[in-house]
Amino acid sequence: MATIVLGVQWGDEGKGKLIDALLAGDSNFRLCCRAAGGDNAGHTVVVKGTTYDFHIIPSGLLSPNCINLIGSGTVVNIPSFFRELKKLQDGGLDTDGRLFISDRAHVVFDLHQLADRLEEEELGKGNIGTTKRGIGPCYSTKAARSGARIGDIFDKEILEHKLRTIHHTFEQRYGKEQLKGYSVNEEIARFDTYRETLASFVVDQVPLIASAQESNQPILVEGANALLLDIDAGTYPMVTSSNTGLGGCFTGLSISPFKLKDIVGVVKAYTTRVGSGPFPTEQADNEIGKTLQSVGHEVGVTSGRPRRCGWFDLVLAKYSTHINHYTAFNLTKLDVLDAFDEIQVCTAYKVGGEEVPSFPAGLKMLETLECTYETLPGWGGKLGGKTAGCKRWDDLPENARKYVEWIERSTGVKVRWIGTGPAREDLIVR
Ligand code: 2SA
Ligand code: GDP
Ligand code: MG
Repeated sequence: MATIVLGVQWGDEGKGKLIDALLAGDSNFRLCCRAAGGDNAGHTVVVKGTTYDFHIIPSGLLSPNCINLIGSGTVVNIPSFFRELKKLQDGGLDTDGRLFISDRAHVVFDLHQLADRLEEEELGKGNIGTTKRGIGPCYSTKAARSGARIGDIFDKEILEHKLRTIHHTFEQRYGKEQLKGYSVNEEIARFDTYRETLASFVVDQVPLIASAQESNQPILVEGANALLLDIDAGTYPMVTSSNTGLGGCFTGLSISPFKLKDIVGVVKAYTTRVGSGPFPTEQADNEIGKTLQSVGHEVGVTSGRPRRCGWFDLVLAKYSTHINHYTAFNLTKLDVLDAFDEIQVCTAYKVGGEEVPSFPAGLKMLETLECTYETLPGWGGKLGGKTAGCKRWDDLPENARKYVEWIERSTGVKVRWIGTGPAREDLIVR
């Protein structure tokens, strides 16, 4: 049976921490998989005072009994994969025989990363604010059927032919001058240094997942990014280039939709977004936004950019729930709200005084609509209540419990886990 962990908002809700906590709490999980995305993701896990950052590698690597799979729906830059692996190994992690990459995942060439930078420059002020990891250009070549898959790396001729074809297309698209500093020969030569070491990581994921499912082993799926960054359901075009929602778990892995135990939505007690794009409840350039950003240490794990911050958005959370069908929530970063004596939540969107029935598709409407806020009583600030570090439901201040119950009531999703700090043990399980 599979447990899927997905981001409810715009990412960085704390998915990595929940993956780690689930694995630490149930030693039966033997397989942790990434279904989509690339090393644009940044999942931070804090264990016994040590901070581990994961990008393309699943956070399940922290659990010694767990096999980790980078699935077919992902895109992988090989030099970046090895850099990340080395950093984790240097941090004392034993990774031997526990990490695999699907031979059907796509290769992010350094050329894709260059194209990502060029596209962002071209867009100028209207840029997407990508992580510049080549994610968009790589998924574009995949959709155009000219991409290289991990399995292709082992046939030098095919790999070279594919890279040369992509290079030729990119020269036409961006102009030769723009690609001047890039050399296909040098990129191909770099693969020669990785090929042999890489071989031991590459698998056909289908029998691996099939045998786990046939023997009813629990599988954990680690979602990357989040629903509002999904190429179909998100705030298109200000999104990433993969299906980061529930659908992407089925196309990116071969798990059975009939063997699902849980779909856990990880949802922050407020909202953040990194990169450009609409953000209705954003508290830009004011004390509320600044407090959320500094108290929550809201800084991108991959790019180091400050995350934009705002209040909890119920319209968004309901929309996300309608698409991903969460069976439970992990509400995270409740402790950050210890900084406030009252809390605002957005309960509706209005355009020209009329309520909008759901989360709108159009960017223009999202940028201009007005949020209706409700004020809920807080527990922190000058009231002095604290949730930080709480380990039990009964230890939470009464208004904090009421806030959690309000989210449950308003979304119809049970909050099964509550994050009260970054460390593994700062977690209430209900
Ligand atoms: P991309 O690079 O093509 O996927 O960027 C497209 C949009 O997706 C956003 N995006 C992210 N949003 C939140 N967290 C992400 N991971 C890092 C983190 C982000 C970072 O965990 O902090 O370090 O900046 C992530 N990855 C992609 C991105 O900001 C664009 O809006
Ligand atoms: P992910 O991309 O969803 O895995 O989230 P990130 O790791 O990018 O960002 C979440 C950040 O919040 C990380 O630095 C976590 O260590 C931290 N974090 C996770 N849960 C909590 C929590 O409940 N409280 C606090 N204060 N920090 C948390
Ligand atoms: Mg993140």
